[in-house]
Amino acid sequence: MFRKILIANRCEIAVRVIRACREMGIASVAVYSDVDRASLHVRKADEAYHIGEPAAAESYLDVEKILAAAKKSGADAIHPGYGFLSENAKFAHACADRGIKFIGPTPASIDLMGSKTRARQQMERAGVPFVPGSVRALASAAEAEQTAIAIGYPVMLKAAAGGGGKGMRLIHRAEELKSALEAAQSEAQRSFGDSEVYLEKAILNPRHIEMQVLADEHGNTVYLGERECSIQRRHQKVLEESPSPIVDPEMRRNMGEVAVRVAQAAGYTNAGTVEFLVDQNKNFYFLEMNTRLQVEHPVTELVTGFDLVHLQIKISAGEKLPFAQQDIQLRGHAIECRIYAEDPDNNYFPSPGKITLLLAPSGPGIRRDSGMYEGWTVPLDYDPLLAKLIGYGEDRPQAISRLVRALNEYFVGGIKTNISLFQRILEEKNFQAGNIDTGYLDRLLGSETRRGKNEHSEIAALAAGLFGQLDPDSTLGSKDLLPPNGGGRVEESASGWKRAARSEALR
Ligand code: MV4
Repeated sequence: MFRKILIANRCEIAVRVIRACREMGIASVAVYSDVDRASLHVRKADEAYHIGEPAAAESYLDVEKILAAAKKSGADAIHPGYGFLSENAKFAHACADRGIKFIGPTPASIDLMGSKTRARQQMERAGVPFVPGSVRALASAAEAEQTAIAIGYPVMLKAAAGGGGKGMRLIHRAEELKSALEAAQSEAQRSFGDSEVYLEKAILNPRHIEMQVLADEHGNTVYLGERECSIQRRHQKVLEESPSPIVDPEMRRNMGEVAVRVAQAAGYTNAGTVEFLVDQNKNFYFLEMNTRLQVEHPVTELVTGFDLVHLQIKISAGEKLPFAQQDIQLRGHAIECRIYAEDPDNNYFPSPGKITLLLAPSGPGIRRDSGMYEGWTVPLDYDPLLAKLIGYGEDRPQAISRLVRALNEYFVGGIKTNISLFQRILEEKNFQAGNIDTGYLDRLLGSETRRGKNEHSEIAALAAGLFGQLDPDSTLGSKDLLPPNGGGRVEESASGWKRAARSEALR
């Protein structure tokens, strides 16, 4: 077993991994940027190393700095968490070169799943159902047109190097295809340094359901049930649950067995997630595989009773899976709410700042994975996820009522959070009936705007965003548009985050 693990991440997920290390008697090493000196993960780890400036490229994404900290600390393994370097094959490779175990799959598996077209080719060979469409780069407009006719409109153009919704285009008619193809190729080149795009049949109002898998380094692979992740906004998940309200035992077995086949076809080891799109007739199609521990892993931990981080560490240390598929039993229902530092009354713009008061919920069936504490200042430089609140119950109604109760107990003072959004979702009748798809949240939030609530502030926010976007250096600079902060000016660094949020809102 490892003696010391470096966690190449921050806040909530770093704390999660540090806890597992502590439970297993393994020393933990934190890394932190300038703005994270006082972050919770630094306080909770056994040791901590400063790795640079706030910009992720200068700290949490800097392979050499992370490896230097690993060497200095004497860590024998690195857990990458999610985001940052977690799906970077070069990093996984560099770890191996220095004799440090990367807690995750091999660089080859990461690379395979990083190319959506290569992954589709591999899944075609393995007999995995994937969304109909091309499995290779589109070479010409003529080829795109033929493929689109063969699969039938509407179709979707996607970047081979994309994923998570980036660089996607929906096309309804043949006339739109040629110009969309050119635009998608140049956008893919700009965003990913790779212009390769391919076509898929568009599944309208799909559900997004994913299957957790675990594979050891001795050829054993199991599935741990699904997570329903349809409730999302701008490709950002907001609430996830397990089991999915529409998956019955037979569908779960079919999906699980396909997910295991996906993992095996990729030579996969460690924890991974196979994403599916599910159409209105409950047909499911392989979409992509996430080669990391995911934000929403706690819902699977609650319904399986397993600790996924413990298992990741054991698998990486060469141990066999301690159970077989038939030993895995799902029990109860778990729902996760992602608590973000964002303002529900202002189009969910990021809302950084100092947490002046924190009243945290607990009690029966409540788990809270948090990276915040009272007195901490939420920095502007990273994802604004503050905490995850997970409710567990013997069934879905009990999980919901426990969460509603816990959300009522939650008070975060000094910054805005999206806590009120979850009260609305959890008490909404379509959610309660399990009628959710990937359009659910847009419909819920859109209907509110149509009713007129916040109409003026929304228009003002849009106008401000538009001005800031059109001419960020004008005398009416973006910081002039910000509300006064404690009577004073917002620091210059604040404007970058807010401007990015505005431009995101204008997409
Ligand atoms: C799709 C799709 C419909 N048809 N592909 C968005 C995220 C990325 N992982 C894939 N996505 C989609 N791909 C086909 N062929 C609809 C989406 C999609 C979506 C998927 C999962 C979760 C939320 C979503 C929201 C909008 C669109």
